[in-house]
Amino acid sequence: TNSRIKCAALQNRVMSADEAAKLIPSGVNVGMSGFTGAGYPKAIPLALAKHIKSVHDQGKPFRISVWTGASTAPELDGVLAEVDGIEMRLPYQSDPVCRQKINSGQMNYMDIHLSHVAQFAWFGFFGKLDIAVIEVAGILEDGRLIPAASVGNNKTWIDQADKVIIEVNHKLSEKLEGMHDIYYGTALPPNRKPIMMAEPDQRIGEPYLRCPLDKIIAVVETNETDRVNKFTEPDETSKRIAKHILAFFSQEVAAGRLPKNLLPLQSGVGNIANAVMAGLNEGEFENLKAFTEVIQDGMLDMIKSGKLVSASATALSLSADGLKELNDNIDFYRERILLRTQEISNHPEIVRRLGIIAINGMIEADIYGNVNSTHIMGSSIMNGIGGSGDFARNGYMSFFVTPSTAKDGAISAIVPMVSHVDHTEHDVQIIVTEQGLADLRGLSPRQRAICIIENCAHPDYKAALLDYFERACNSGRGIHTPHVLSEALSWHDRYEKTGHM
Ligand code: 0RQ
Repeated sequence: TNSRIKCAALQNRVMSADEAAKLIPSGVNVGMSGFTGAGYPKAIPLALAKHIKSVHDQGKPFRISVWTGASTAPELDGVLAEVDGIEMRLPYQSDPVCRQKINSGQMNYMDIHLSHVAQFAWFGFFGKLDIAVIEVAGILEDGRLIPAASVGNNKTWIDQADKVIIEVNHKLSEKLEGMHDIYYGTALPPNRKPIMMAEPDQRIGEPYLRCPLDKIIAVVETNETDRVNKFTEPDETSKRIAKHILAFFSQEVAAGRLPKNLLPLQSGVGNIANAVMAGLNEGEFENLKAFTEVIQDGMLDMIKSGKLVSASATALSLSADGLKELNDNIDFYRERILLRTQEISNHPEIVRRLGIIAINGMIEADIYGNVNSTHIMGSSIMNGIGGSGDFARNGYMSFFVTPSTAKDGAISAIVPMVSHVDHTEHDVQIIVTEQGLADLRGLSPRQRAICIIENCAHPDYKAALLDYFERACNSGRGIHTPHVLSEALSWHDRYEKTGHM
């Protein structure tokens, strides 16, 4: 018997990754586990990519569609993209090879709000899900699954797929058992009921994934670590952004608009998000809670120090040091970390009810506060919208943060008009750069423009933005949201022609 595969009925379905990969035919929709580099299958996608390449080498077509929780790793997205094995990818990726294939038109990509994915699959909006490939930490006697370091859409993939392939990863701590909260109460309209969660750390589900045994066609054993994330020590720019946000929190507490321990925090991915958590860890606020998608090192540090009482998320996304800290003290962290399905971690109903403070990164904002989170120069995808929209629209307060310039100052992150819109001005309340913080609550578009330019634009671009705004105001056209149409995207155009905005 195998310590991780306790279910006797599954023992004879254990096979190699190569054998399991051959059970995935061309043309199918495959739901894979994985969220921000955690909990993705590690052996089957590699074996499948090898298989696809050999079929291609014989001059025959072979492609599958890949649905996940969010981003995975080079061993999944990278290898399958490399062999042109992906027809359609959804809902979020951050892989360099994937990105290149998408931007050169060789791969379709559907970028959707992460809270929408499970329900759209249930509605049948994406077509039929054929196969699920799910990483787990173990299988119980009765076949229930101990989830890995992310939950993502695994519940939905298992429920919706005709066939399920399981990867059991021996590298994962067996003590992950009990950290997860899988909610089986979602129904489809018109039969939906309220989700009875009133606290961010409230358990509403069960610690295991259910899976009918007859669906499981293969079990593959692995022994690999998750993608290792690298976080840089917060630089001067991130520290200044964090400082502005902390000062703003103090002001809001003093004004009675936030309780002393704030409201549950959501924080996006990347270094700036991590720096804001580092700032909070040194700041005055105590007894904080997080209701977020991803737990990065910054939040782990806050749990360790006691500043953060609990964190609810759908995935862990840690550095090598972070992972070691978690595993060494997992009994401590299991009491304080809760991993949910992403339909619940990002649920608009809960985000609104709990009053989440949403802090997300962006690529650029325009002078009216429309935000582009996903596209470089209007047409090339970077990553995807991820959960930023789930939290930004429905949260209590919605922050978007960025350095005021990119590419050594050649690009202004504040532009006359964004080259792509992910978050409209209606969903964006507070913009922060290292220059300062623009509080847009209660302002009209012309007031917002002044506030953003004065507080957030880099000094090198301030005069040009003010000049644009003034000429737009005096253009003789409607001036509710003033624009000079022929110039609105001229900054991007100039960058492409001259290398400088
Ligand atoms: O590119 O590395 O080639 O130089 O964009 O920029 O400054 O490192 O910022 O890592 O915080 O990412 C919006 C992409 C910001 C991220 C985004 C270039 C810049 C660099 C990255 P290089 P930084 P970050 C929860 C929430 C959407 C999903 C989300 C993101 C690269 O935050 O994906 O919020 N958000 N999810 O040089 C041209 C500009 C630019 C620019 C930056 N204005 N023009 N290039 N760059 N600004 C998590 C999930 O949902 C999973």
